Amino acid sequence: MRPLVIVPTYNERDNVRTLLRGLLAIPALRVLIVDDQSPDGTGTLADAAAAENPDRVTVLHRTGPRGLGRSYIDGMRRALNGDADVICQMDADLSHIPSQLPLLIDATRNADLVIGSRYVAGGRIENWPRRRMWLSTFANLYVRAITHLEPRDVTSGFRAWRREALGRIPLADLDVDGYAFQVEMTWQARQAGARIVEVPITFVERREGQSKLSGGVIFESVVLPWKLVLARKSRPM
Ligand SMILES: Nc1nc2c(ncn2[C@@H]2O[C@H](COP(=O)(O)OP(=O)(O)OP(=O)(O)O)[C@@H](O)[C@H]2O)c(=O)[nH]1
Ligand SMILES: [Mg+2]
Repeated sequence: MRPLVIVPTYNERDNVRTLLRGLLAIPALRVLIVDDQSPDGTGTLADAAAAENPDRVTVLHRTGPRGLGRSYIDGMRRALNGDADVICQMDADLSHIPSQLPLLIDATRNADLVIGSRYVAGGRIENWPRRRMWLSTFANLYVRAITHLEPRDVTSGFRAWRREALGRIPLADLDVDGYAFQVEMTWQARQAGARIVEVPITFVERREGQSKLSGGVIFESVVLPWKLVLARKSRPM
């Protein structure tokens, strides 16, 4: 396989080196960092890693309005222009454990989209305050109740796609960020007939740097499921 992982970064100076060390230990894996001009110099650290590992690390420096969704879309377009056959997504803050990525990549042998899941048997969360736990559990129940999506962890950002399946997602039409981005990608995958499976992961609360979770991101996730189902109902058959 020719796996590639896309990692969006914004102010992850204290995490990016450890992350890259973990990822480069995975044979044949290539890494695409998508940095949004992090004021803390994350992009410069990533450039240094790319200079040391030119065959394996690439950095995409975005300009213009920043955003997780926008960064993934740019990164995915770039990946689809290359020769990777498995395209993965993960956070830079070490919440997703690099050594678990091969489990996701392997599972694409029998699936189009593999979701690293906190909420299937064997999945775990370490060091989350009760409030975060509650929010995430509620978000998943809420989204699944409205959309009838099957995966237990529709907001997870730790994923692996078969290239062909990702290529069928209308990336140009997406305009969502944060958790809503993950939800809409899952929805679009199902609309495209993708086989979706979950594999259990251990999610670890970030130790360094700051969360970018904002009120706006949460509001967007509250509205999005309705948008998706209503858009489907109003489409002519
Ligand atoms: N390129 C880019 N990356 C972003 C942006 N916002 C967040 N990220 C990255 O997206 C990933 C997830 O962001 P986090 O802030 O960890 O969000 P979260 O995981 O929902 O929140 P915590 O659980 O509190 O960490 C991290 O790798 C961030 O650096 C952005 O605007 N641009
Ligand atoms: Mg995080």
